[in-house]
Amino acid sequence: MLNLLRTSMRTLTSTIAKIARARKVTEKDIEQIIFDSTPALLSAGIYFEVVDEITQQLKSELVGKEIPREITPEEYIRETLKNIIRKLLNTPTIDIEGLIRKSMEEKKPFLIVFLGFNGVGKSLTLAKIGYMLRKKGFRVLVAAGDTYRSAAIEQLEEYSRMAGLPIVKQKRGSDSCSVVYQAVEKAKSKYYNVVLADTAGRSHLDKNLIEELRKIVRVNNPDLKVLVLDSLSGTDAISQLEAFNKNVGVDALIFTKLDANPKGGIIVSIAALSKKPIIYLGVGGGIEDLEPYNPEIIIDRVFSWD
Ligand SMILES: Nc1nc2c(ncn2[C@@H]2O[C@H](COP(=O)(O)OP(=O)(O)OP(=O)(O)O)[C@@H](O)[C@H]2O)c(=O)[nH]1
Ligand SMILES: [Mg+2]
Repeated sequence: MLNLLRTSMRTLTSTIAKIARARKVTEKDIEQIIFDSTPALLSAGIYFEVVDEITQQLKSELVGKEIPREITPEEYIRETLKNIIRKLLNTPTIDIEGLIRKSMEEKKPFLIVFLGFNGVGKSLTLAKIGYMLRKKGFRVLVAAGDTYRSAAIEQLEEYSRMAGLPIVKQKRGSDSCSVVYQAVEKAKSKYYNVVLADTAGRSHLDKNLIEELRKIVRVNNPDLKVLVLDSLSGTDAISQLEAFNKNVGVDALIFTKLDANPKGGIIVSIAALSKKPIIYLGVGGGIEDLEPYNPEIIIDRVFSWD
């Protein structure tokens, strides 16, 4: 986007030259800059409502400002824009390890349920998190809560094997809620610290599956409901978040497939619109391809996109 913004700014040489002469940004200058940079922000994958929010903030931060001598107007505007986007990306944080330790003191297994649309990366992300927690010394148990899709249980068994994690499963078609319940009971009796529950991929239109999810949540009362979102899914991710949040409530978000996505605008959009904690980023198909969320990673993506 930076390059795009540069390109659009090149067409704005007269505005920039005027700002450079005056060392001050007028309302008229900023209107011109907004007009020219809006397509760049949109093509970086940022949702139009959020682009509007960003450009309005840019306006209120720049109009009337004196530009320091040591910086070019172009750099000054770009840094201001970066800081606005950085603030949007600063979502609340969740200290998962701290929460697990607290649960351990209370002698309760910490239950995390993974939710999301079909194929977004729920099961692999669950295994990545289990692997990471196991490496840190936590005792982790997996619950094969996707009893719906064919081969889902076998796939999760394979992921769990890669992660070195034991799994609780029942046969396909059994009650997902009871698999999670059984896993939590096992965790209590065998002193597991964490239960990671997989669920079947679903859309808000699958009434039965949404009802099943509500039951899982009502009966098992998870400590954390994590919505997994595919960073390649574009603005669909916004409606997925709205639907899951409305139906069962979402405590935290994970974006997957950042390795395949050169932009990052969807993360800016969701961070700005939802203010939900983003906890991890999936960056590949391997068991270790998980990174703690860091807004700077997204800033770099947004500002290096060509
Ligand atoms: N490149 C890449 N691939 C990923 C990432 N996360 C998941 N995948 C791939 O995405 C595909 C779907 O992952 P799953 O974990 O099965 O997704 P799911 O949400 O459990 O899918 P359903 O159970 O069918 O709803 C698999 O091929 C994964 O290897 C990631 O961060 N990067
Ligand atoms: Mg799955």
